[in-house]
Amino acid sequence: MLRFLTAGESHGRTLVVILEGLPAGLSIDVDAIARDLRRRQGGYGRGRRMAIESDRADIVSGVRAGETLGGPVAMLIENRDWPNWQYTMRSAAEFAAPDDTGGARRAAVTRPRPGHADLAGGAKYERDDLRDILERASARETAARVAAGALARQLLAHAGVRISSHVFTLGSISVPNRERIDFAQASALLDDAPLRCVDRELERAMIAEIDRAREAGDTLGGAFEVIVTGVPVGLGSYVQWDRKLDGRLAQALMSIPAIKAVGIGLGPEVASRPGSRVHDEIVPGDASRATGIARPTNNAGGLEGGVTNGEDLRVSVYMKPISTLMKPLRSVDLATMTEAPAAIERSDVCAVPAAAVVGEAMVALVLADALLERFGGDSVAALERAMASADATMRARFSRR
Ligand code: EPS
Repeated sequence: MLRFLTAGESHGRTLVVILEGLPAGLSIDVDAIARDLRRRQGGYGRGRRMAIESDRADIVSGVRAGETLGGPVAMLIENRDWPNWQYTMRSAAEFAAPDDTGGARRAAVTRPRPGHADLAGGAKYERDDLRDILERASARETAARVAAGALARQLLAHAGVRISSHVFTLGSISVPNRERIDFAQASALLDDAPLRCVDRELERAMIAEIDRAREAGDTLGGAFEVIVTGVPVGLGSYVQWDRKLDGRLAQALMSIPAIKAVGIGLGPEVASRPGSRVHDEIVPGDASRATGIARPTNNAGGLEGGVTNGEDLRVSVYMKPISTLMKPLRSVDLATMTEAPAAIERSDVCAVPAAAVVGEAMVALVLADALLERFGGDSVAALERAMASADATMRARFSRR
């Protein structure tokens, strides 16, 4: 129902995103897009690139007088670093590269970084300059996803759905009892919180760990959780493998660069607990819920059978350390096939808080897709009618007999 494609290289002229499937009549809040883009640029441990960029999405189609038309929405995010890369990244039009083309004259990248797409990508696409690989494999692309995700969020707001995130692990430091952190705590985090961690003391220790990694020429990974509240019952389905919402969320989140694992609810911990300490009991609830049913715990993270059950959706996401190390690991220079240290590119020491914002965007895109699948709607008004009718039907079904 809702799909998107991105284009663009890290140091190219611009990023492009096309989002198709938004219903007509959605009021677009451009400040909210800018806010998400700004949040993604932040976080302690980012490199010098973020001081150059100031991401802004320029909507070039699909929106008229502030409202969607039902057609594809296209947005551009300019790379402000582009003038410094104009020569290196010149396209067909500038192929002759006149002497006055801006930016440094950079040598080819021939020493693949362990963990990056450099080696496998160079072999697959038969490119000698690994810049041809790293430019598109770069996490810069996630800015385009965040712009698309911001629109998905605006649609979800019509269903009362709100999305937040928090970082619970950074390197060797973890916030204990992650399951006790709720939506209110995550959403109370300030936009400029250094690491999006709800525990200020642990956050200071995490910052010190990042400083130590930077001094050692090393990098750090971590983990974050996306928490979604106000999720309607019945998004996703168990009837076919590719309709299960947990599978769709995992795919979307694993596609974020450097993400190596995704958990739903308790996540990997379910493997080591007995069923009585995993499954969430079902008890009579109050009329504030469409089903009139409550769950004292939410270990399932809002999903049972690949279908949302109305509890908060909780997805944990695990990120490996950035693969560009200032104290490089061993590699091979592919130009000479001799051992050499891996290439060093300007990079971040840690980007877990930024990844959390990207995670929110990917969850928003998956949920907006599932919302449209369940309730349809060529227009926002039609979507709202369908949601109201489904809510009334559900309340009638679960009312006391
Ligand atoms: C990235 C390397 C760094 C990061 C970049 C991702 O960029 P640069 O090589 O230009 O310093 O800053 O992330 C972004 C540009 C961004 O917008 O998130 C990489 O190699 O993946």
